Amino acid sequence: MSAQKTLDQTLEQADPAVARLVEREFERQSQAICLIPSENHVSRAVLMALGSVLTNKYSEGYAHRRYYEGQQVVDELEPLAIERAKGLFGVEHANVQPYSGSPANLAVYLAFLDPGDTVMGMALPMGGHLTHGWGVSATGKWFRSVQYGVRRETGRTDMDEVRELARKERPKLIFCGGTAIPRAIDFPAFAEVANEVGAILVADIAHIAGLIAGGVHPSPVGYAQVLSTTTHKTLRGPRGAMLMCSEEHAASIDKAVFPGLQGGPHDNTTAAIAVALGEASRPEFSAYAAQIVANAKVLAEALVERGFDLVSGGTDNHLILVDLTSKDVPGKVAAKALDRARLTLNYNTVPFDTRKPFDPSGIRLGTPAATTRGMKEREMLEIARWIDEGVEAAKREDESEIERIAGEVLELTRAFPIPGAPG
Ligand code: DSN
Repeated sequence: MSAQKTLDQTLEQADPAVARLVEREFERQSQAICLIPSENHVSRAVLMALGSVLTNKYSEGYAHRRYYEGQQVVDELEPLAIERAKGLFGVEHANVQPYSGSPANLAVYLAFLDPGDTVMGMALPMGGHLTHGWGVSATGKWFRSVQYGVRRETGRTDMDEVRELARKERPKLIFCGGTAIPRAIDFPAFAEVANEVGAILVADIAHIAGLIAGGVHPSPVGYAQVLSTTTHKTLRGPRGAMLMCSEEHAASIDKAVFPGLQGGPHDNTTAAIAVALGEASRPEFSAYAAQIVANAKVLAEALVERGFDLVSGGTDNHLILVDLTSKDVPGKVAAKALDRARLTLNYNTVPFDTRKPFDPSGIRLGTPAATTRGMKEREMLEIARWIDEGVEAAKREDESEIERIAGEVLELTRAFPIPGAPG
């Protein structure tokens, strides 16, 4: 076979071992219910853009100011993604080049801080993110970080602590948002604090970007100077990220992403982000976002009825954080048992956790992926029952019960296919 033909074979022909693994992953995702709140099932169109020849291209720089030739297409593609982001979120400027959420946040530090400057964010075990100044992250090592949390009684962000800490420590940058926050973020309240101390407010909307785009969570635009988001969670695009801001900060943000932190953008990802942003601007996406929240509320209520302790007592968004202390089952044991039962979620620390981060007291779950498949309130009630039965089975180490649940979940999934079958 000629070299040309060899290189134009399908994955199945060229590398059956990897093809089989891709097929198996498709089957795994199809035959389980993904409840990880930061995951989703992207459309075939997003997958096709991601798997296109745009992966071959280098395009360091920005449109019409690149360091490589052959940019005729990329110089149309990247502005298209940017314009879609600006339209969808109502911002003056968007940078679609960050490789993912952590590099995006690091670029924000580079844009506004010098090493050793003070940053304030929500502590990781309280629901924040590593890159909001947590100690083991570069952002906690290279900057002086102060961290706020939630109130013990309510499980909600302690805005009094935020205000007091900001007044005392005078951070230059304040992050709001995080990875395990089941309640709406009060952007005006954060903006008031940031304005009082002269800090730049960064809204990390990675988890809730799709809800904001769909109009079911308040927007930080007009309150936060910078919006940072991944593109693959509720927004349902490829793994990637965006930074958005007003014109005032556009040059600093762009310079920080490239050449400050990154080399060439992943143009295939840019194409897929453009596709996802196009999808998210359609009316059906607003209906999807509303259903994510409706599903999460029903699931949360059903879990409470079954005696589960939810951090903050419920949810306003796509995410539910369950404290299993009262059930006497560690989060990791529950998460692993539920995975065997075909319900995929993750173990998670809960605020004021007395257990270790690698063996915490909670589980974190959410509805974006299940809602993409068309699951609604009725299926949420089933899921709550399975979680309840699965956690009890985990406690009793009852593998036959786990198997029974896995069988029922499998049956349900057949009616809710996922997009993107390989081949
Ligand atoms: N890993 C992401 C999440 O699961 O929330 C945050 O970076």
